[in-house]
Amino acid sequence: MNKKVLVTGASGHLGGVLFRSLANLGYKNLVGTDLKKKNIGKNQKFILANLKNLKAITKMSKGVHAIVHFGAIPIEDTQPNILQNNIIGTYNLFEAARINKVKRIIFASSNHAIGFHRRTTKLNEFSNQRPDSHYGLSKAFGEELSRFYADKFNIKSMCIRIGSCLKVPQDRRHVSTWISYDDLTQLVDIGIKHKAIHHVIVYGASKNKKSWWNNSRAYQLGYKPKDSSDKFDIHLLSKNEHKNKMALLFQGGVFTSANFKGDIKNIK
Ligand code: 15L
Repeated sequence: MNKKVLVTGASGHLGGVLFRSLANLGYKNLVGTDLKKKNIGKNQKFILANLKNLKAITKMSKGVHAIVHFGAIPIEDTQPNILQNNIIGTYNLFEAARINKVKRIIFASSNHAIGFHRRTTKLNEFSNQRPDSHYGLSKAFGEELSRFYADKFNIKSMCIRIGSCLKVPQDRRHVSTWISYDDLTQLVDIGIKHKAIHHVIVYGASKNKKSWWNNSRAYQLGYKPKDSSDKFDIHLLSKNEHKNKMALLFQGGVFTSANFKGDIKNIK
């Protein structure tokens, strides 16, 4: 791919992984951006910018074909922090994309956009959002924002409801939610290149037998996960989560039980 692709959150965990792995896949014109410059190679193009600054990101996204949007607070935080960084930051990014006629955005959504679904419920691309945290709510907002920009302004988008993207699964929950770095890279690559995408929601999961998600939409688009959590011995994984009975009921795990003041039996 010779067209310019911008990766936000390039100094962060997954943005950083993708900034490197897309280059290895043959993306020749990658530009990374983040609030701080961290773990960026000498030959990698990088721009310091804050997503809260619409002017700066409008300048930065000139001539860009696609944006891989991973720049956000990646865990639960205070409501004002999530509002400013994740919600306003993402809104600004889409506005900059509209102004500059960017063709596509790959949005790093999260399983926490659907975290209050019970583990006994199998979800698919049409399942209702059910955010489990301010963080998850910001991801649910991003999914709807991208649908709006696709329908209204024809900016194509893929939202990846990422499960647990780590080198290896570390907790029993990850047996259902894990995705390898390579499989995530494959999904992002499909999101950038697939011609039939208008707005699509897929699950960021490897081929896990114990998955809670029907990912057939991703498979239709050509996703062929190479990895699976099945090969990891679950008895070797930490049993931390088992100390928290509420977390065990819901897909979002401990994100659901943190600061919980509700009534579990009403969340069906
Ligand atoms: C996420 O969205 C977070 O960014 C990550 O830190 C993990 O908590 C992951 O979800 C998960 O649910 O395992």
